[in-house]
Amino acid sequence: MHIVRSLFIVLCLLLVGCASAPKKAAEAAPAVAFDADSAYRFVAGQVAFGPRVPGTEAHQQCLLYIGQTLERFGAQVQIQTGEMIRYDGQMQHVANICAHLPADSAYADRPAILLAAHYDSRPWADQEEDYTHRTIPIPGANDGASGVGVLMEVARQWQRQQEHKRPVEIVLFDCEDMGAPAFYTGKQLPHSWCLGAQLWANTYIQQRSAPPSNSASVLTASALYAYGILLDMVGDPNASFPREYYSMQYAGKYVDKIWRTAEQLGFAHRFVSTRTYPITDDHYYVNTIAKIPCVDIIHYVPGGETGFAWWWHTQKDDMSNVNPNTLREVGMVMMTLINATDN
Ligand code: 1BN
Ligand code: ZN
Repeated sequence: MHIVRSLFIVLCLLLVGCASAPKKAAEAAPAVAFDADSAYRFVAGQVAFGPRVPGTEAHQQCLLYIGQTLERFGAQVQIQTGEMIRYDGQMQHVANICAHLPADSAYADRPAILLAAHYDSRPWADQEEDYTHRTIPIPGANDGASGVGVLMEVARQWQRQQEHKRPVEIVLFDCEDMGAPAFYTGKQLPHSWCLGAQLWANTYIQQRSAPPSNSASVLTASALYAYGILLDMVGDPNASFPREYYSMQYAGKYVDKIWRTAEQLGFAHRFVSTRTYPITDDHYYVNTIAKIPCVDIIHYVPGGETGFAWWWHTQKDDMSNVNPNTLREVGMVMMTLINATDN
């Protein structure tokens, strides 16, 4: 009889323990959600327009698709436009997509987190082996669309989330990939990559020093940022994200935070501790002009000829080299970071 009673008590204790365990975990940190298939569809949705080369119909249609989708997810969207100088001295029209994700009133005073990617695709496949293919634009499934797809899904999840919402700004840069093509032999101007990021950063510092009377004119310009994260080429099935040189130089503290978060989520195989050489990506101008510490999460391949994946700036940067699982891991890191209460 004693044994039966003891067994009954042990069983009761076990049941109570099991029932209370998930509750404790849920209280400790809000559960984050991210739907990889949805993110994948957002990547495919962009690629379906064809190469998003600035000045083309596909580029304009894709801008509308992204902007309208983000508005549907409750974001306040503005298109920031301007003219920049191209590698060959010609003027280049630029249109950045700026989306403000509204915060809970309790969190509204906190500095925003900037999440960025680029939505244009490179007009030339200048890394193709066959030189006859080098003047054709690339699909840009990884190079551009992957980062945008992850952030569109972040916005969708943000709308579904009930609480713990601090300000988040999503900026989707234009004309990142307009740098001089490898086959160009004319006189080349410096700073020919990342034209949208340069426009955004210049506007940000101008408006911070002299805010416009209509302060709603460019939502992002008045915001104070804790830090920024740029996603570039984040969909490859074998993606590896080492710590990028400029990110370490200007935002090392945040590199540590992001890579630690990834490790805690079990993604240390993806967010590795090796380093890259300096990469002139959009984050460089966010760091140096806007002075917002900004980290580049970018698929880098050490030892290769270019430092990037075999499909980089070729026709093979298509949906066959995008994997929902990689998008999920990056998305989970983003959702966890924007939910964190320690910054
Ligand atoms: C990343 C993807 N970048 C372009 N497409 C940035 C870059 C610019 C990388 C110049 C290497 C050289
Ligand atoms: Zn590129």
